[in-house]
Amino acid sequence: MTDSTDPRAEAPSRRRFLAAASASTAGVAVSPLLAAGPAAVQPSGTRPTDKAGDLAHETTVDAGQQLTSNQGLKIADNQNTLKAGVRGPSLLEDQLFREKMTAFDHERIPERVVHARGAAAHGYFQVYEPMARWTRAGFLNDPRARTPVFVRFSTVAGSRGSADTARDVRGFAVKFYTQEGNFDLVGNNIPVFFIQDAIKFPDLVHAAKPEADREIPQASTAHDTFWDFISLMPESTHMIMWIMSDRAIPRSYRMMEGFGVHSFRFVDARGTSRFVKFHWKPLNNGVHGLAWDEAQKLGGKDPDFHRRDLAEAIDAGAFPEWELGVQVVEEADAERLGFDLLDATKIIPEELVPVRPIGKMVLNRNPDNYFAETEQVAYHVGNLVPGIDVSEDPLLQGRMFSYVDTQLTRLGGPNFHEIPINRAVVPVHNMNRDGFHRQTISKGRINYEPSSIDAPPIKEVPANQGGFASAAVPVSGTKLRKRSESFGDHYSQATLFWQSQTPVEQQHIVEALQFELGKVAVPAVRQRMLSNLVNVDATLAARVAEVLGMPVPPASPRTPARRYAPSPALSMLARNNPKSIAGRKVAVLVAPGVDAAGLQAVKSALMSAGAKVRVLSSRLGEVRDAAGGSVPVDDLIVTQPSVVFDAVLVPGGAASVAALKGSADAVHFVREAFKHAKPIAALGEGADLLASAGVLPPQAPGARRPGIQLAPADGAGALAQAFVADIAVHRHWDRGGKDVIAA
Ligand code: HDE
Repeated sequence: MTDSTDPRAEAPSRRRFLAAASASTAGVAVSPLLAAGPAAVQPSGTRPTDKAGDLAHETTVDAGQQLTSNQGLKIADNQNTLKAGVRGPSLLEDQLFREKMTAFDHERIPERVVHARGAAAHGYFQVYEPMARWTRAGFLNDPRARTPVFVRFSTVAGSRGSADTARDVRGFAVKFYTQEGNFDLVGNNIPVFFIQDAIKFPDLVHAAKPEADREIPQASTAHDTFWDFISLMPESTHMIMWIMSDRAIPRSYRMMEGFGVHSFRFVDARGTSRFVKFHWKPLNNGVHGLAWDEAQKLGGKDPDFHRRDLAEAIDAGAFPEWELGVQVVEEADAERLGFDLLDATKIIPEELVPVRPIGKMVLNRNPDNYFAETEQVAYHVGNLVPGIDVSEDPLLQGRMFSYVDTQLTRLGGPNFHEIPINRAVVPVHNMNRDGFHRQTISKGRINYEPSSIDAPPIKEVPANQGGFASAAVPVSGTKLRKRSESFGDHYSQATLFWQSQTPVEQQHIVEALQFELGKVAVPAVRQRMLSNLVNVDATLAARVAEVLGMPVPPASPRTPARRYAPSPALSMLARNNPKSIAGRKVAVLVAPGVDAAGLQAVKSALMSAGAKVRVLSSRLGEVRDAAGGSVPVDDLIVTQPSVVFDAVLVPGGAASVAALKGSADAVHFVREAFKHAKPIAALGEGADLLASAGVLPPQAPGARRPGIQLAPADGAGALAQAFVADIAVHRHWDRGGKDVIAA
């Protein structure tokens, strides 16, 4: 069966219907089936097969309704407890007070042990063409089907209330509600992992989380216990290179790649299996990072930076899109790769096996309720569909246990698959029964299989009729606890990553290592890390050692070592083809006397390219412009610092610019944007503010500073065009002067 419903078209109309139904019945109880709209009215025991409709079925709008208890009792007084006399003690019998307080007392559930902080969105996935030659998965074979998805992005180490912009791996978990059951691709924004065997995961996470005695530091790996563990685990070296790069401080969830990390298996209709690695590549936003100084400031000034960005972009219709790509390797070819496909600390370089794009994912709807959807969603690498299977990667094998196990505590029992966000869109029938919070009312006395009493009985589904059958992979061996020798090369791909970076990216990696190791108090740990780094690249180690004030240790003999040709696909900048600026945020600094015409011309050009433009001043309301009109102010300069924007525009107007020059906040704003390599544009007198901030290009013939655009008062059209192009590039990292400016 095909679900060709577009949630984008479906969800709002359902919500409107629901609201209308609620309003029109004014207090008359509406059956949830009716309230969810006509499509939700199904024969008993079946549910709508589109996820948006399924969720609408559970969605309620309280506005305008009569206040009731959990039992549906209408409440007359929600202001006062029941008391013995107006000044007397409260009475235990007050069931309304106790119900309300009990609900409140138990609002919290345990946060995820890792990936506690996250944000999510709904959308759909659509395959480009049938993939039958590799997999029999139904949703990868029907180009007309739009499979609903729910995607949760997250940081790993911080707790639920931590800042979005911590240096960390980002989770990239996708739940596909397919017509063959749920398939979860629970990936990260980095294609490798720290460890090779799942038995080390609790140790890794303990070391990365805040230290056990004082619970410090929150959401940061820049501390002794993390680097102590890492320095003793050479297999983590490749991953360390990635998390010290700007991949670990993304500008936006929309601007990240995603990776399934492990090798999985595609299985075709004949049962033949092949290895597959999954990739998500952003289609419209590019892959971009923040500046490290900026990421740290954002941690205080807007800890919700990434979740706000995602929600705002979707609200504005700038729907993020990714292409799903696959690297497929025949099982017989796997041995010839020169590294082990079952080792999650290795990538397959794209130059060796190209990433083949197979479909597109669009995120087009924000969740309605954070707890019900984003907090309660439960992903599991074992949620597979026919045609996709796991490999023997020992990290993945351990994950096959952990993801269900962890929900038993977090979601309070074995029935979490019944929570609306986790529910499949296809019927669920089995003999699993009972347990905490069971929702399904399974009718009849037969709760086992086989049985002769029910006619017809519940039946298995043969593989050739859609039943799941594990890939028939031959397995034999002696029982042992041992790492395969083919997992032994911990440095060659770390070197490949380092050598594939542009000089700017290499510099950022060096600075990140200097920062992180500079915070490590135990000298032996720093020294051991230098010993690891020197095995990656001697100049890298020397540049870090220089700031740590330590000698560079000798490299250890590398056996086995392998030389790779640099891979531009590993660099964020090497393939930085400018993309759309939809959803980018631009600040406009104004004061009374601003040249409104110039401002408006540039603003219109930015907005028609999809950017969000905010006018900032020292007070809210509006400012008088130079021609006697007025310009509405959106935000205060002090509440919306430069770090929450992608670019800055300073319009002309002598009085406006003079006032801005007298404001330390405005001058700081420009200096900070300059330091973070952001595009800056100034019209007419606006250039004077740049001069005050000390960010103008030097007065030398031909001198220019990338990403700075200046134009006379009547040059708004050309300036706007160049400014849009600068924003599409993202950051102008090669800008001279940014490292010597204080901001
Ligand atoms: Fe996870 N991981 N993980 N992980 N992971 C969890 O499951 C685990 C690993 C990833 O948005 C937990 O529901 C083990 C790699 C994401 O809800 C837990 C090992 C990758 C998310 C768990 C790994 C991931 C999780 C915590 C080593 C990238 C967030 C709460 C064997 C491919 C999903 C939960 C969301 C969450 C275990 C390693 C990705 C404890 C044991 C490698 C994106 O089950």
